[in-house]
Amino acid sequence: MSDDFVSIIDKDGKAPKGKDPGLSKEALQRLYRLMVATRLLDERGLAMQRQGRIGFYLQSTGQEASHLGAAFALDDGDWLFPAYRQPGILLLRNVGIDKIVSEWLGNSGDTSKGRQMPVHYSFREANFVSISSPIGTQLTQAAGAGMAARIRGDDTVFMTFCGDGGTSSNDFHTGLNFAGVYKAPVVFVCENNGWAISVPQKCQTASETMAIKAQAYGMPGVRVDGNDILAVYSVTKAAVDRARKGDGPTLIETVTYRMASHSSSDDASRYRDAKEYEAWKKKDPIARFQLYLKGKKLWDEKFETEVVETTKAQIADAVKVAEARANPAASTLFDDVYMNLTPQLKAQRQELADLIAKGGVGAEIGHFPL
Ligand SMILES: Cc1ncc(C[n+]2csc(CCOP(=O)(O)OP(=O)(O)O)c2C)c(N)n1
Ligand SMILES: [Mg+2]
Repeated sequence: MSDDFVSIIDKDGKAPKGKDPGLSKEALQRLYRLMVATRLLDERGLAMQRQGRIGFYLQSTGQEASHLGAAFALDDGDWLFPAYRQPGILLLRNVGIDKIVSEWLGNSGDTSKGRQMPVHYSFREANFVSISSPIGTQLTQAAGAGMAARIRGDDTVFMTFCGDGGTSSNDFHTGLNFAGVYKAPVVFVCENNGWAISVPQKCQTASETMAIKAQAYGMPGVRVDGNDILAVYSVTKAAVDRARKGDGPTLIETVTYRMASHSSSDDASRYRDAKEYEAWKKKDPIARFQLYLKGKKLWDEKFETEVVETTKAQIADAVKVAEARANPAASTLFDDVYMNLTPQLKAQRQELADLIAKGGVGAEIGHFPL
C-alpha cells in the first residue's frame, strides 16, 4: 500500500501553521466529544449483542476520524448516503441516542419499524438516507440525487461513503461515472480500512490506491490519512466547496483501519495477523487528536473524565428508554408499501387483528421479535 497521503497532525500532536484548518475551540472540542461518544456507543452496541439483547452489531472503532472529519465539512442541509460504518454522523447531526438504540432493537421507536438489520439506520430529519446492505448501492443513489439537485439549480452537496471493498462493486463504477459526466455535486468518501470482511486490500484490487480510481471518471482523487481528523476535514472541506461551486465530484480515500472484526458475526483473529492490529492500535485516531488538543490546552484529564462520564450516562439513559419501548404493533406489517392497501392485504390485516384479539396464533405474532 502506498504511504503517500495528506496528513496534518504530526507524531508530537502538532499541526504546522498553514496546514491547520484553524477550527474554533468549540468546534475542536465538539469533534473530540463526538469521537469519544462514537467509540463508547460502539462498545455498548457490541456488548449488548454479546449479552443477547440485540441480534447483530457492526463496529466502527478506529474509523471515527475518517467519517466524522468528512461529515463535519458539510452544511446542515446537505445530504448523506452512508455505508454501515459511519454511526458518528448520527451524533453529529443530533439524532437522539435512544433512537439509535431503538433501531438496534427494532422496536416501536425505530424509524424502520423493525424491518431493517441493526445498524442500518434511516433518519429523514438528519438528511441521512437509509443504509442499504448491498455494497455500493448508495453511490449511485447519491450520484442521482446530486444530478437532480444540479438540474434544480440548488447548491446542496451530497456525501456518500463506501469501503475499499466497495470500490470493486458495479455501483462504484456506475455512481462515479454518472457523477463525473454530469458534474454532480457529490463527495465520494472511500474508507479504506484494509479489509473487506476477510479479504485484504491486495486481493480486492490490483490498483495501488483507491484514490487513483478517480482518474478514470474525470474527477480529482485525494488520498488522506484517515486517522488524522484535521487532514480528513481539510481535504473534504475543499471537495465540498468544489461541489457546491458547481465544479463537480471528488473521490477521497481515507486510509484507516478496521480495529474490530467485520461484525458481531465475524472473528478477525482467524484470518488477521495480531501484529497488524497492534501496529494500528498505536495510530488510534482519538489518541492522535487528544495529543493535538493537549498541545493547544483544550484537553486535560478533567475534560476527559467529564466527556467520558457524561457520555456513558447519556448512553445508559438512552438504553433504558429504548429498552422500555414496545415492539412495533403487528398491524405495522402492512404499512408503507402501498399508498392504498390492496383488498387482499386489507383482508389479511383484518384477519391478523382478529386472531390477536382472540388471543390465538396472532398473539404470538404480536410477540414476534420484529
Ligand atoms: C453486493 C454485495 N456483495 C457482497 C456483500 C457481502 N458483504 C457485506 S460487507 C462486505 C465487505 C465490504 O468491505 P468494504 O467495502 O471494504 O467495507 P468495510 O466492511 O471494510 O467497511 C461484503 C463483501 C454485500 N453486502 N453486498
Ligand atoms: Mg474495508
